[in-house]
Amino acid sequence: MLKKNVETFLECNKTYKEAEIVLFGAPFDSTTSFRPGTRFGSSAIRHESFGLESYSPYQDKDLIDSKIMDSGDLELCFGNTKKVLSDIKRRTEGILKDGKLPFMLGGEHLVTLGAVQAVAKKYEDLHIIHFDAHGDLREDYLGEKLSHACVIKRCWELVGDNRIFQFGIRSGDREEFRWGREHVCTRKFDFQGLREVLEQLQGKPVYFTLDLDVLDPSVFPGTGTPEPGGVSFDQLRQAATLVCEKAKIVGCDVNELSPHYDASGASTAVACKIVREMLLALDK
Ligand SMILES: [Mn+2]
Repeated sequence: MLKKNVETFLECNKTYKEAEIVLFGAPFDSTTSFRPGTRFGSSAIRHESFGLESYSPYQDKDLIDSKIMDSGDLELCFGNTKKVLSDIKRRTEGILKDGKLPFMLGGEHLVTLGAVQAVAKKYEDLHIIHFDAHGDLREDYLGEKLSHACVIKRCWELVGDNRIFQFGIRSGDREEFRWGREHVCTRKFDFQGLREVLEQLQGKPVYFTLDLDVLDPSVFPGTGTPEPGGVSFDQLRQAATLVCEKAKIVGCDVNELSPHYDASGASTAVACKIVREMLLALDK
């Protein structure tokens, strides 16, 4: 029998009722400070996922067996950041209310704020694990508080001190790093200390936000603010899988793929493979 032509991320074609994890795209890049284009990230990941096997030799698991629905991209109103965030929040709230795990594909990193607003409302004791090249701890960016350069600072306002654990950070202004030392836990350059943090967070609800520019630009040039000196693909794969296996994840996102900056398509392939490994590790 012929099937409807509806595109989903690799094998993530279960019904909403069956699904335990719900993927959705947040194709928004209005506040990007340098090179725009992340609005095409989620659809590129979905489309290019067909170049990838659904089976992972790393984990010996297959997305065919998973209970995941890809619900497509949100329709977001460019130019109205507040409305965009409230639409993302509402979608996340709906998924949480139904007892499912929201997994968002960005978009620029600001989209995380909408999801964290919803998750923090449900889980008082929320902690955040954040992989990124950038601290994203600015009070504002050129006077704008709702910017992807400030997203983790906005999240801190929701969860408070010592709840945010950053890894891979290698860029930010002096004030961000100074402020960060007092309010968040920042591990610079790589994933050292991740196992200890995961042990410390055992049983606590965790939101996991992964900015793909944590990768070195030689691996992942397809992003708006590339930052040399990043981690390798395999370092990220192992760290992201570990977080998804060990932490009590209550929401997560992968963001900042800007596919058109890498004409080879390799950056999109990297994003797809990281998403696949995360989904398989989350599907318990
Ligand atoms: Mn970043």
